[in-house]
Amino acid sequence: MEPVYLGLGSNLADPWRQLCRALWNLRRLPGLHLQAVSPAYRSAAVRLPGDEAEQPDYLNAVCLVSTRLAPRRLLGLLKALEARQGRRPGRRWGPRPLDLDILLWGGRRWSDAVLSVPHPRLAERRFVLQPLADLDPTLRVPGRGSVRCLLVRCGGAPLQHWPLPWPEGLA
Ligand code: A4P
Ligand code: MG
Repeated sequence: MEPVYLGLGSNLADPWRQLCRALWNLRRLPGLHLQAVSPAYRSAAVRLPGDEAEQPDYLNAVCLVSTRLAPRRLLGLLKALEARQGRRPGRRWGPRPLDLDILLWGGRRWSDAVLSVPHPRLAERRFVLQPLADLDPTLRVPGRGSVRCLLVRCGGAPLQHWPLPWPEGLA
């Protein structure tokens, strides 16, 4: 099975707890096997140009999963998990208790109206590249190069980070 990397992000309603709960929920998703979890990284919210509204900092992490689910089916299950953790429709890049993104699906590249893989903004985001590099320093982003090189290219200061607990017995 191809390695699939998922991105987790939260900047509302106790982000640490949201990430822990999301991992717990992912671990119990039928058809998906959670294999590794990165540390959680803190960063300032990236906002859309022209969006002046203040937002709390984010906590972001990535996890490695294997799955037999089809990509669209997995996306649907991730959206349902976001809603279960209190996410309501809101403005694009607005604050949210949980965002779950499909970052990489092995070496595949595709894009349609619903799903783009690799995630289109992954290569410019330190808060995604750093945890990916933590899980696999040799990882490559199809069409973009190695996460290590992308990380050097995207610059910026190192982010504060904390190890996340393996999701066992969390409610
Ligand atoms: N979609 C397409 N490709 C994907 C994919 N690979 N994974 C579609 C997940 N979804 C994908 O997403 C909108 C639509 O994107 C989905 O319905 C799906 O069909 P959404 O999660 O509903 O809305 P969004 O997150 O506001 O939009 P978008 O464009 O996915 O935003 P991003 O790129 O996820 O950015 N700052 C910090 N520090 N940390 C963050 O995590 N995240 C965002 C959101 C902005 N600023 C941030 C962070
Ligand atoms: Mg998203």
